[in-house]
Amino acid sequence: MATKLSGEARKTALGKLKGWSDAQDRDAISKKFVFKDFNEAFGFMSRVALVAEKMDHHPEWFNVYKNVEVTLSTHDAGGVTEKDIKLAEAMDKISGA
Ligand code: H2B
Repeated sequence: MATKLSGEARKTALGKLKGWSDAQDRDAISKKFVFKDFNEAFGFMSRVALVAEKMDHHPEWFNVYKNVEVTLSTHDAGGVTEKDIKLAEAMDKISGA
């Protein structure tokens, strides 16, 4: 099982990402992606879905029109692990950030 990142390791990992922050109410990281329109947002979600399935690591997300709010945590570990950082990096890349 992946180990939870805490303290400096988590801070450093978060620092490498663009626009991600600690979730308000739980041990997770989150980001709101805003696209041009629904087509762009759903295209992003489709591409991320393929990567997530390959990684066997899945996002929690909420889509309204061009907005995609994402929360990442490793349920097995009860917090944020390297897997979440890897998926966050992939999402940034796919979004063109
Ligand atoms: N995704 C996330 N975000 N956290 C997990 O702990 C997790 C997952 N576990 N996807 C995987 C699937 C697990 O349930 C399967 C059985 O490997």
